[in-house]
Amino acid sequence: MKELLYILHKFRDRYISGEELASRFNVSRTAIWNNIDFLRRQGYTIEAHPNLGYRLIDVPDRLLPDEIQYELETKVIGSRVYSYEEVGSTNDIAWEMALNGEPEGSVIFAETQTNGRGRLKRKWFSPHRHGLWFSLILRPSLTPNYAPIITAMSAVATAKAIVRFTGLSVWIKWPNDIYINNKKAGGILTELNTELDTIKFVILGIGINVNIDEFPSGLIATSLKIEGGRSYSRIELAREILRSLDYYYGLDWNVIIEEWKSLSLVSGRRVRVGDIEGQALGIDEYGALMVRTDSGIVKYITSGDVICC
Ligand code: BT5
Repeated sequence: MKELLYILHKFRDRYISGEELASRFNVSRTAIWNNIDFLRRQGYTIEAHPNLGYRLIDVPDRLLPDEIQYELETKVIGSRVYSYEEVGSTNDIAWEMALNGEPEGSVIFAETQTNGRGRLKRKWFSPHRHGLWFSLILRPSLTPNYAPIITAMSAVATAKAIVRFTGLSVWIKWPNDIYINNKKAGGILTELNTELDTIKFVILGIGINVNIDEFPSGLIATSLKIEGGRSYSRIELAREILRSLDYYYGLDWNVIIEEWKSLSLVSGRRVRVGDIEGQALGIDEYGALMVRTDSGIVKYITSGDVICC
């Protein structure tokens, strides 16, 4: 019962009597008790005092949809939230749901992924309850050549949210990496379903290393916990990122391009992408990376891995 949970949140650190709750929701006190019991079984710590009533003490470290939506107040992103304990890849779940008509803004979280992936089917390490692994469904009225700007928009939104939430210095490495302290702390996987020359839907998969202490050998990566020296609430961070995505989605591309520039690890630097080498200038309105080669020609790159020289 979402409403009961939200009232407990509102009265957090105070008691609210079973009688008051029962009359608020026009149900019996036994019904209230049953719902409290259900919340407790989900991991909530709720104190019950014989005279004073109930009091919410602690929220479980689980990506429960009702909890994520508490005071979310977004227009589009997170209008529906789904959460799974274990999936292959949240992008696959979101893709299936989008094919079946799931509306724009729905978000799918998983506590762990057994087949999390990056671009080109690279493996994405997604340990249980230590990160945010989620996908959202977008249905923008754009042509497919705008896909990189959607990735850029979500990288800006995610980076800004992490900065606000942790105070850490966060950078974007074109096209889809979230970097802290020169190491990868997150990544974005943008997948498109297109028809003729229109986008039917976009699945935006976002992975953030939140409370990971150690990575498998060979993986040079970092987490918010490693960099911040403390654990972070994944639920609060998830809300912050969804709010940020809601804000940036639909903003003028020029605003995104400017913000991207100020967060970009590569702007102004010498880079190599495939066989193109030169100075990274920024991104254009489609999200393509502009690189000025030594012969003075500006190349527009729409995909690839950037190596800073
Ligand atoms: C990415 O690909 O960075 C996109 C990652 C997107 C993951 C999310 S999680 C939710 C959603 N569901 C999915 O199945 N995926 C999305 P790419 O730029 O190709 O980078 C992949 C490379 O990053 C791998 O080859 C590893 O070297 C490295 N890597 C793997 N797991 C990592 C992790 N947890 N943190 C940092 N680096 C990692």
